[in-house]
Amino acid sequence: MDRYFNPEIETASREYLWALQSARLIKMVHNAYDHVPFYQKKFDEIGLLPGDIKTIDDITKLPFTVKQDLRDNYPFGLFAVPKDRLVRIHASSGTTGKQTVVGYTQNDIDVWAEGAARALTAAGATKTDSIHVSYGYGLFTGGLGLHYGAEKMGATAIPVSSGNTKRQVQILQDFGSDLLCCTPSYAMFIGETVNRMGIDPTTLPLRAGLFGAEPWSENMRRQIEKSLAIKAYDIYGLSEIAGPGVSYECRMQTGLHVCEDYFYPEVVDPDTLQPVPDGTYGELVFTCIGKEALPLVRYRTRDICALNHEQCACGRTLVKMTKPKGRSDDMLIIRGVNVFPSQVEHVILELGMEPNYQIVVTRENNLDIMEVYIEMSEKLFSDSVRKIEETEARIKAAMQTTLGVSAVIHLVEPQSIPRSEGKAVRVIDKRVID
Ligand code: DLL
Repeated sequence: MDRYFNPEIETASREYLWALQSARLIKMVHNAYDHVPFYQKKFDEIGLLPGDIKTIDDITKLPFTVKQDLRDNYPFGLFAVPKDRLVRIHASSGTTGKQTVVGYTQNDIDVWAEGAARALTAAGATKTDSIHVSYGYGLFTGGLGLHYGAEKMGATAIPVSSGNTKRQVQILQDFGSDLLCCTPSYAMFIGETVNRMGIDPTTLPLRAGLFGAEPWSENMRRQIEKSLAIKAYDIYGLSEIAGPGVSYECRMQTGLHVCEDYFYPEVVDPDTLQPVPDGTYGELVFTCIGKEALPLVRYRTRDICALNHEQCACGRTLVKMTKPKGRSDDMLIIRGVNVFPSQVEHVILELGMEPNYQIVVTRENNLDIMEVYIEMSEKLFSDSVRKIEETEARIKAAMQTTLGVSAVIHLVEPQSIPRSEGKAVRVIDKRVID
């Protein structure tokens, strides 16, 4: 039998979950209406009163929330609690440096840690295990999310954060880490480094990993499992809802169980915004029914997936979502970092260049490579090679600072980037995620 962190919830009857979700939705709708002017206005506009929401089935009466709403209310405008109740802030990258800011009360941190603890337990972690966390620590939710999850379940968190790969391997070896948490692309790189260092992965105590924050294929899963001699699990989340642990894979690996007692999922047709039946792909939408500081109502994630309410062979009754197969907007995820083409454009324009550019993303040795081709002005083109190289270096440094990820910059001849008669093709994503 599978092990659960919270068997009462993870294997609860659908009737019990329905009642719990209904009670929590009613409470959160009042919280949102009473404490967030944005929601009060939205509800008033469609003539909806909090009292109109009586069960979870009424959720479709509620309006949607989108990322732009968070930006428009930057940084704290959608928070439902006063500052003295906040215990943590995180943020995820956004256009023109404006981030999406999220806040947590102590209870919200506990909810999030519970999700991460469920994910770790589903991947086989126990209290005696050491959890090596190589997600970045900081405003990004990856590092601290898994860290608190590990502590919540009583395991030992090893907060390595990302970077310095040889040292990561040394720590895996010396500390005898049992589980590894990082992006799948970084797991590939760690695996390669293990092999390059002449270490037989079967000699490492490591037995499983929780990988997420970016899309990854079954093919990549097999490569990671082989190079590190472990079992690889998927973990999903987004800062706006909590962070990692919104959903997670069990040993069956037939989808990711959603912590639907806190984060109620729907899948809607991205064009009509009508809910679609189980098994049909559409846009994933979450309502934070168990959170206090940022009670988002029907938040459109832009992630494309399908739901499955059939009971899983692992014994969990929590609904499963398929691995997200892409996004309905243009956000790129480069080595786990969210990058919007508009941010790239912002940097280019700031440096006085023309907005004639193209982003090409490829994957080499399982690491994302972002190349930016930018047209030079006639003036720069006629300058010395040294001047051109200096400009390239300046753009590269500015990209790194603004995007938090490195890019290869190619300054190209004037008029060499194809013009489009319709929407400009800014991004060529050559990565294959099957
Ligand atoms: O990436 C939280 C996270 C950290 C999840 C560590 C898992 C592990 P954000 O930076 O806000 O939060 O980015 C959220 O990343 O909407 C998806 O598009 C994508 N994403 C996250 N997990 C997965 C996954 C974190 N397992 C955005 N598969 C989401 C595919 C994922 N895409």
